[in-house]
Amino acid sequence: MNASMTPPFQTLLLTGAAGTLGRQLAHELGGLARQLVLSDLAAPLAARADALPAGAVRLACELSDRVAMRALLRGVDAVVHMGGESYEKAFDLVAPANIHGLFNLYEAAREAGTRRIVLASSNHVTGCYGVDERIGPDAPARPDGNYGLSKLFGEGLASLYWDRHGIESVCLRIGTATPAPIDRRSLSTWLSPRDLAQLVRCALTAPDVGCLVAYGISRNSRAWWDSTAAWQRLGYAPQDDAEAHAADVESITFAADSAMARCQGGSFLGIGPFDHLPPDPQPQETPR
Ligand code: 15L
Repeated sequence: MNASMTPPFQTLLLTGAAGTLGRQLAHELGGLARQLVLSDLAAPLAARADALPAGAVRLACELSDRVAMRALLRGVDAVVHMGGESYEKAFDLVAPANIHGLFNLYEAAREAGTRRIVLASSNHVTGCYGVDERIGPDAPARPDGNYGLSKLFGEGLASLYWDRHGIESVCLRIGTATPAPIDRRSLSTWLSPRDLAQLVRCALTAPDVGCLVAYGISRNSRAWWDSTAAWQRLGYAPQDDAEAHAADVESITFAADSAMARCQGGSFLGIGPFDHLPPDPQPQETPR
C-alpha cells in the first residue's frame, strides 16, 4: 500500500502473534491499520518480543478467558486470528483454545462491532479425502482428527455470525505454510511465505466477502484443492509453485499403504486416538 493512503482499518488485531505465522504476519500487516494490536499467551509474547514490530501494541490474552477476550476486542474493527492449537492433540487439549476460545472471539467481536475476521482454518477439515481426489471448498467436510474437527467448528461459527450478526469472515484452510516444501505431500499443500502474506492481505481487504471459505496454498501444479472461485473473489493471485522444489523433497514420503500416505491430511492421520476413557471400575462384590 502507498504510504500516503489511509489504512483501511483503525484497529487491527492479530492473535497468535508470537507463533511462526503470526510473527511473519505481524511484520506484513502494520500498513493496513492505524493501530496494530498483537496478542498471544503471555509467555510466548515475552519470549519472542524481539521478533515483533516495535510500533504495535502487545496484549497478552488467553483465548479461553471470556472476560479478557471481551476487553481485547474492544475497539477492534478487524481480526486476523492465527491463535490457538495448531496440531493434532487430545480433544481436551484442543478444545479450550479452538472451541471455547473461538466462541469467545466471535462473541467479543459481536459485542465490539468488529466488521471482519480472517480465520486460520485448516486443510485438516477435509484431511480424510484421498490423495487421488480433487476437491473445492464446497465439498463436504471430512475432518481427520480433533484438530480438524475444531477448525470445522470455527467455520460453523463464522457462518453463524455472518448470517445472524453480519460479521464477515474469510476462513482460510491453510496448507503447509513453511519457508519451503518439506516432503512429497507438501508439493500439493505448500503455501509460501509471500503467498501467505498476499492471501491474508486480500482476505482482509477484498470487498463484500460475506462468509467465504478458501484453501490457502500456492499455485502448486500438484494441488489437490481448487479454490479458483474463492481466490477470484479475494483477488488472490499466488506466485509460487512447490514444483520448483520437487527434486529436494520428492523422496520424503509416508510408509506406503498407511493412512498417512492415502489421505490428504498426511501425518495427522498417524496421530491418536488419545481420548480413551479410564478403564471401567472393577465390579464390587455386593455384601450379602
Ligand atoms: C495445519 O493446519 C497445521 O497447523 C500445521 O501444523 C501443518 O500440519 C499443516 O496443517 C499441514 O497440513 O501441513
